[in-house]
Amino acid sequence: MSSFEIKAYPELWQSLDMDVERFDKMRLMMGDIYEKTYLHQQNRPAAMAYFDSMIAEIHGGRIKELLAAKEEGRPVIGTFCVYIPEEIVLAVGGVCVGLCGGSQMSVPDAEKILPRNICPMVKSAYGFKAGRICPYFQAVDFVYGETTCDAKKKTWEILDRLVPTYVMEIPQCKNPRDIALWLEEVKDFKSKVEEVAGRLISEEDLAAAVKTMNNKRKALQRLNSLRHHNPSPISGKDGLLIEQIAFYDEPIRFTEKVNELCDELDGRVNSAVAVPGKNAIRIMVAGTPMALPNWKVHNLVEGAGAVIVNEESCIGTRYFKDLIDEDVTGMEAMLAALTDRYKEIDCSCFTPNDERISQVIKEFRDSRAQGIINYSLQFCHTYNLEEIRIREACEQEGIPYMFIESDYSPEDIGQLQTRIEAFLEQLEG
Ligand code: BJ8
Repeated sequence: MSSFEIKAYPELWQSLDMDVERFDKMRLMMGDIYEKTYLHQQNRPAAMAYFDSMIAEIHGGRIKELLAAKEEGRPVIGTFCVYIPEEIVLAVGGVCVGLCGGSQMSVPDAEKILPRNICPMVKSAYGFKAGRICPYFQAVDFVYGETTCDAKKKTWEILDRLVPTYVMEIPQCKNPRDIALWLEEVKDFKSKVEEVAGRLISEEDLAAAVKTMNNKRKALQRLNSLRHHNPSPISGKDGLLIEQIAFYDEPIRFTEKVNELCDELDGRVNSAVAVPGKNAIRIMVAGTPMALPNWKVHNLVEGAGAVIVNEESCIGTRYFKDLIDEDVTGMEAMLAALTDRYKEIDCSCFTPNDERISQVIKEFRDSRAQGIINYSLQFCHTYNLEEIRIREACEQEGIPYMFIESDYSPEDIGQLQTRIEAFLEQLEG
């Protein structure tokens, strides 16, 4: 009998027109997986209790907060990519929720209509809506997708049949004319958000939202720096969990809780408390985002006694490494400064993307890792192809390197475990 439980809210789910019976089974399965993955870890920081509670309330407590916001006329907007500027949603008093799918459970719903040979993240996200098995998807006023990859941009056309879906054009290059287009797209997003909220965003609103998001990103930067201590005071699984929760928690509360955790970790660093152990091999993960509840690689690596100390990923450093200039005034200049920050995100959908190659090497050095695991979801062409350049850069720098291409199914776990253990043995040397 599981002692951890993700709380059930059947009446709430019914009111959101969900497939309650099926969703309840998924809730029990996810609770079970969470307990096995997270609650059996040794030496966990006490401040992780808050993040455990966020998982326990993931399908109820936080949903009630979203619905309360809607009742007050504040829009709730779902997104799938870190290129959609959350500051604009916050500036209007709204709530921004990252909807990326990280579960195998919703993939069969998507495969009833979408091709099988596309990225599992896109299928999982679409399947959550098609199967009515995600309360966040059911609660949002609309979703805002983007044109980062082909699988996503064509899926938005189909998703629009189920929930109003708007699309931000993200250019594929970063020349001045591309940035000019991007700024116009950001302005369109602002207009859409203002239209739904029924009010305009003032400079003061936007400045406050920028500050809130900068503070959140600074807290995540602080946590990441603490993970770079040797030995690391927190597991990579917990680090990843916090980065995943960042996409649906209330930002001010989340920032406070991350900073509380960091205070505790400061103490652990001073007394050299190590998770999982003082001599654990240190691994950095790079690549495609690992959306909740994708803990597959972290579970295998840390199950083999190593520790993950950095995620070069959108659910990781790409989300928080850059801040927006807070000293800019005037709406036009503020939106340009915001666009400027977002263009620093080095997603593999851009060409050329030399910045990412250097960033991966930089993060490897900063995190004092001993090896890199480059991770790509199946059928993600841009990350799969960029693997070539990351591998070459690692060879050039003498960095031990391993590439994993995987999906959300458990079928390759045995094979991955063998490969990961062999890689760690090589590092132990
Ligand atoms: S900025 S990484 S969050 S697009 S893994 S769906 S790219 S086929 S998630 Fe991403 Fe924005 Fe880029 Fe980050 Fe397509 Fe690849 Fe799937 Fe992907």
